[in-house]
Amino acid sequence: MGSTQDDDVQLHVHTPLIHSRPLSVLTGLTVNLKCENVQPTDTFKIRGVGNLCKKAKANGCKHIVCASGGNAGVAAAYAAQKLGIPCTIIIPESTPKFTAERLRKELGANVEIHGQVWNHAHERGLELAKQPGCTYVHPFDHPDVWEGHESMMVEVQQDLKEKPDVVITSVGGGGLLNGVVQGLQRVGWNDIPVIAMETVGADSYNQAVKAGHLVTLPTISSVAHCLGALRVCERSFENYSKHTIHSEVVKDKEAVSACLRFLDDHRIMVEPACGAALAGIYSNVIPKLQKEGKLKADLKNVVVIVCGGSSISIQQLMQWKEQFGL
Ligand code: PLV
Repeated sequence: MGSTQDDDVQLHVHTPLIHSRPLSVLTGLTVNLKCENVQPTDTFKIRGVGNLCKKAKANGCKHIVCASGGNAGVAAAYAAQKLGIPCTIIIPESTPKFTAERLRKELGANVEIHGQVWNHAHERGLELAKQPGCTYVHPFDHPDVWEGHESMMVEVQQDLKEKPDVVITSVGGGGLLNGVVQGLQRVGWNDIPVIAMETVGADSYNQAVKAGHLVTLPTISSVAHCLGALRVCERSFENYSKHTIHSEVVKDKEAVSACLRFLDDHRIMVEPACGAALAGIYSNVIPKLQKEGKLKADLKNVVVIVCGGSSISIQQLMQWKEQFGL
């Protein structure tokens, strides 16, 4: 079964890769930003989730179900709307109310709030998706999601022309990381290291690579809710031994500080989930890794994946600013 008509539906856009003057001056490096925040759904998520939804429709899907920290849900609801399929999005209590409103009002989704963290919403989503004609859209653990995210690095290669020395990205459940690694391999940049950033309290990848096996966190205590998968997917763990990945963790304060500084530097507002990746620059992770001999000393070109995020507001940022004494 297939639907040629839906192949023409464009869900994600080719995002700009911009040279950041402020971050380049700050670091003495050439820092390029892959601006996924300008996707129609405010995050990279639409690439992978859109790919999965299109394939699901071609295979006869009649209802999309997605459990999400927020952003994958926005992407699934947007894709469902564009493809003309009803959808149900399950979000945990930690997702802001305005995200639920946006899903309902702007994207016409049915919204259910279930459990405290994403994993609880996920269990509910799997249950709901057992009904005939339903497809469960996993926000990070599915080959179609990784394949969709690959396109990010294909665009970077088209726009950057030269090879970067390192790519910085954040890690939640690991779908983004898998897409970045697959994308690097697809364009022949197999030797480019990736810095995988998380926050303390949502550091399921760092704990897994340190332990040498997958680890399930007891809870999520970070404000970066969208990095809040209790356990990363197996493929991300496997990729650690197949590709050069440096797993790094920053405090919530550093992720929020990065959001605030980025707002001043670029007039772009992002979630702490993205602040974690930006903290790779603002919290001097590159010089630290160079000192440890993990990155080459003459490194020059850096690509930061500005993954974005729509579950953020000025009010929330100001509240965290005060909370963390910034
Ligand atoms: N967010 C997922 C999982 O949440 C979601 O449901 O929206 N940056 C942003 C802005 C994100 O929203 C996410 C994932 C990530 C980074 C991490 O991506 P991942 O999960 O593919 O590693 C619990």
